Amino acid sequence: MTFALIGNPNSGKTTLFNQMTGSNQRVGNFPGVTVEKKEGSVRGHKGVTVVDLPGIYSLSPYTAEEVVTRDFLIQEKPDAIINIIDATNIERNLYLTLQLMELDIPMILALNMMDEIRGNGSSIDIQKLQAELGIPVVPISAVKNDGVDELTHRAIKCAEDKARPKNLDFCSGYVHAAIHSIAHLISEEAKAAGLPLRFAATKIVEGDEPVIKQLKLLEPELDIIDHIVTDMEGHLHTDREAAMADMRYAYIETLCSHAVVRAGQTKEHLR
Ligand code: GDP
Ligand code: MG
Ligand code: K
Repeated sequence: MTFALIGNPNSGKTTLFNQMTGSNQRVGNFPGVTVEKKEGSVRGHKGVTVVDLPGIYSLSPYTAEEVVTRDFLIQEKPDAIINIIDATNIERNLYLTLQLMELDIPMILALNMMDEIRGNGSSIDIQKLQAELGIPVVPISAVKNDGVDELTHRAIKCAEDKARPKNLDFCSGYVHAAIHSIAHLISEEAKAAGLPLRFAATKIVEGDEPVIKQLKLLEPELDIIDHIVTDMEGHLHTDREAAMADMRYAYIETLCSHAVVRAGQTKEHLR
C-alpha cells in the first residue's frame, strides 16, 4: 500500500514524513531539491509506504514541482492521498485540496499545525469540515507527533475502503455548466487516456494544454469546447483560469465561514 503525501510548500510534509517513517533526516526546503520525491516505509505497518512529493499550490502544468506531483498521482495511482494542510492558512491550502479531490483517488485531509491554532485561540470545526468536504479530516501537529498515529490508521482504512471523494459539487453557476458539458463530451477520451473524468473536464475549462493534448480530441469536439468556454467567459466577464479560481475561492470562503473561528471572533460568527 502506498500513500502520497501532498500539500503546499511549508505545510509540514517532510516533518510528517519523518514522523511516519522514523527517519530523522534534516527537514528543510533547499531550492532545487524539492522536485525530488522521497519514499519511506511507515513504521509499525508492514507493506505500507509513504512518498513525500514536491510542495505545490495547484495541479497546473507550469512548474517542475507541479508536473512531478501531478504525473505521480495520475500515473502511479497511489492507494490514498494524504493531503496535509497548514491550518493557520486554511483558505489558501484548501485551494489545492479541491483539485486533488477530482483525481478519483481515496483521500484523507491532515489538518496540520493544530498546536498553533489552539495556541492562538482559534478553532476549527473538524466534523463540519469533514461533512462538507465528504472526506476524513484528522487534526495533527506534525512537529509534536500529535495525531500522527490516528492519521496513519485512518489513511490505511481509507485506502482499504477505496473511499474516493464523492462531494464534487463545489462548482456552481456557469463554471458548473461548462465542467459538466465538457465532461459529457470527453468521457470516452478521458477513459482511453487513463485520466479521471472530472479532473480532465476541469483542466480543459482552465485551458490545460498537456491534458488537451493527452485526450487527442478531434476538431469538431475542440470547436464545441471553445464555444462552451467562450460562452462561460462572456457570462462571467473573466477569463477561463480566473473563472475557475473565483469559483473555488467562493466555495472555500463559504466552507470556512461555517467551520473556522479565528482568534477574537465569537461562536456567534458561525451560521
Ligand atoms: P514542507 O515544506 O511541507 O516539507 O514543510 P516542512 O516539514 O519542512 O515544515 C515547514 C516548517 O513548519 C518547519 O519549520 C517545521 O518545523 C514547521 N512545522 C511542521 N509541522 C508543524 C506543526 O505541526 N506545528 C508547527 N508549529 N510547526 C510545524
Ligand atoms: Mg519538504
Ligand atoms: K512499512
